[in-house]
Amino acid sequence: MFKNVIVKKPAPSFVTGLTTSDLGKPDFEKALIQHRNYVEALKACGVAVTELEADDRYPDSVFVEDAAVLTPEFAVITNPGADTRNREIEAIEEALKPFYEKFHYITQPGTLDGGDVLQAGNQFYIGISERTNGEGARQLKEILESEGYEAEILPLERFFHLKTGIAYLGDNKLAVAGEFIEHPAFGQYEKIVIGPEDEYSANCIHVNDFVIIPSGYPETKRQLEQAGRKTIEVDMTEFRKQDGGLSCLSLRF
Ligand code: CIR
Repeated sequence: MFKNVIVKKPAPSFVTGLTTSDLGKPDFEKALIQHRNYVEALKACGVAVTELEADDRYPDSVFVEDAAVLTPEFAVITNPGADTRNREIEAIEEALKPFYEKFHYITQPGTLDGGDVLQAGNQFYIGISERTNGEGARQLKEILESEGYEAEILPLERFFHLKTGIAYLGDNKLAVAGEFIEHPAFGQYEKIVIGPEDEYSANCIHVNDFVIIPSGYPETKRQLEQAGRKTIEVDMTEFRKQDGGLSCLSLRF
């Protein structure tokens, strides 16, 4: 069960953030509304939401997931791989202090984005991407194993972040897309396979009794409900324009 969530309001500079998409510039007012609805969806899952104030110095700071990896026992402050994002960790560490006594850190030359880390029970998967390098992945694996978790490192082929294409849904079930559908690392799971046209919806979040999914993916919704999951849909168009998915917008613990 998750009890807490941290989110951060989008700043006006959000529209100038990093992106590889060709979906156009986000509409800031619309992003604010979508963010508010995202927070409401989380509250409906029964978590207490800590909402951090926007920080206009960091256009991508709304994507709080990349700054930390959290377990019930400790927090790992990452070392985000994009220069313009690196100092986002300062505010996230401050925000986590009331909740955690034990902190670990990813340090240079290691880089790591939280979006490259998937937890499935006691098992973690760490993707090597444009943002997370081999040394960052190795450091996180060492930290997790020293704390009694298991961790496997896998290089990504095409996805931006590991969780761009995969989500853990509890009870040994995964939502998978693209390169993860047949990936040997995930052979032991029951899989909900997301087709290429619905790939964006593979980044969904399992929060207590619900799975929050992006709106506009009826086939994903149908498959999740068939697998016994209650879904909540949230409009994500403006965050998608900046390469962001549902998981990126919160830290859940
Ligand atoms: C970036 O390029 O860093 C942001 N525009 C998007 C970050 C998305 N985060 C995530 O997938 N965990």
